[in-house]
Amino acid sequence: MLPRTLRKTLKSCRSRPLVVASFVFIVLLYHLWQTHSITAADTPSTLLHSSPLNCPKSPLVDDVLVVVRTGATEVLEKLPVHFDTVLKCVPDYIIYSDFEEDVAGHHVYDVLNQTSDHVRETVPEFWLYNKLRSTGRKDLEYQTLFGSGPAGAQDNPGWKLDKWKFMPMADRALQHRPDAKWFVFVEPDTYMVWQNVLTYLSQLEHRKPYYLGRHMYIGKVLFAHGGSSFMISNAAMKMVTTYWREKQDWFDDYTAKEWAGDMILGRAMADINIPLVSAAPHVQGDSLTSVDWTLNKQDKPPWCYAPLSFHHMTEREFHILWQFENAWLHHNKGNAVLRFRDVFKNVIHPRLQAERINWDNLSGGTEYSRSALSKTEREAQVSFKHCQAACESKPSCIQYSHVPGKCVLSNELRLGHEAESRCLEYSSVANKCIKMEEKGDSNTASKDGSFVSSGWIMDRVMDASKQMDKACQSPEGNDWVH
Ligand SMILES: *[C@@H]1O[C@H](CO)[C@@H](O)[C@H](O)[C@H]1NC(C)=O
Ligand SMILES: CC(=O)N[C@H]1CO[C@H](CO)[C@@H](O)[C@@H]1O
Repeated sequence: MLPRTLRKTLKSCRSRPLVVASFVFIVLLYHLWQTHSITAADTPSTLLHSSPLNCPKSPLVDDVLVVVRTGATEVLEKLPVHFDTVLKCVPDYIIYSDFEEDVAGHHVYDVLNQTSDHVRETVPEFWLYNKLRSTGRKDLEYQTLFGSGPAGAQDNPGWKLDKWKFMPMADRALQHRPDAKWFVFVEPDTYMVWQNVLTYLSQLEHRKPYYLGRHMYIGKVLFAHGGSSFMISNAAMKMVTTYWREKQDWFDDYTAKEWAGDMILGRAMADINIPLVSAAPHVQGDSLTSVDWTLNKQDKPPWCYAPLSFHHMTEREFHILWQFENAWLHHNKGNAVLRFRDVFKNVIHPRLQAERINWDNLSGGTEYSRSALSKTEREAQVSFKHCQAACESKPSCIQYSHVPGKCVLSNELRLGHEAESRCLEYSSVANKCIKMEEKGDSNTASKDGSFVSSGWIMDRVMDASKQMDKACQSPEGNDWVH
């Protein structure tokens, strides 16, 4: 259905069919481009190359240094997507690692090369560093040595080495760009919403000491969580690196005893009385697929506000969000703040549906199996449809997921991701799956196994979205928490 103004225009142009035809054609093309660029799902690469690059225009753009902190055990896998996406619009960035090399044509610096010999020789986690220095990465057997995924992280020697990078990283970044007004620190799985970062920082005074990020505690030490990204003003960078240089031996001992580098930076900031300013909910500890868009529990749900970052982002999520950001910038000519709700409405909502097969819900709510009390609850596990009905029967339920024998309901609104495994054999005695098949296992195409499937009650999603819109202060939203 064409908008009324358009219909009017068409009527008045009847005498000029050619004009009308080309007008309609342009409108259609634009519409096609729009729907595609914003909601096209999972293979963005062709679109990426065909749509022009739109970068935010901000007077601050040349005054920010972005620092990516990484390590040899993850850099090859996780860094390249940054060059194809977010970093395309960043005029100045630097990559600090524990091993000097080129990755995808970009130089990666060893930020630990000034660590004292004493630390290198006596601290156990430096064995990886020393090995890399002496024989390079070719001798490292990654899968066996480091494991993969977050579960392996605690034992990953690359992860243990990471805490040593924070203070030298700040020091080197300031030497690299002594005049930069702001320093933004990210990790390879941190997606930085560059347009918003620039808008956010331009509201603050870089000559004052600022340390901005997501609050976290270890013991009594308050610090900005590294993976969610954090930002430091020029003034604070000068103070904290001067302090570190004066007390390097003390910091070496302290770092050896503690386990998180972001906490060590937090301690240094606290010692010199630079308070951590909360940048929540702008900086996110979750990814696009794991954010709870309802967040009933928080006093400041992200919905109304502008995202600065998402964490734990996969390569595919990078591409999806990047493509949307690019389209958004184009559509709004670079002058509308992008808010969480815009991301939800354009990127997440189109991916929700009543039934998504092979989709892992991330429903973490009430679980129903055969042993449940009431009849509806007992039957919820029988089939996907029963599970859906169980959700519908509970007014606050918004999403559900089902594997044979189990139905999980949730009041939280999450996208989730494609299921990675499916149950080949479900035991009703044990009440669980006793034979799993991982994605990528061979010859499965014909078998009718059962991946987890998920669904959302779409009109409740719509209602929740409207309710949350109302909670924002104005139609334009209250973009920033101050
Ligand atoms: C460490 O690396 C940087 C940059 O690659 C270099 O400028 C510096 O001289 C190195 N320092 C040492 C002590 O090797
Ligand atoms: C990743 C995740 O949280 N998935 C949840 C989806 O639902 C199952 C139950 O079917 C939960 O066990 C998972 O935790």
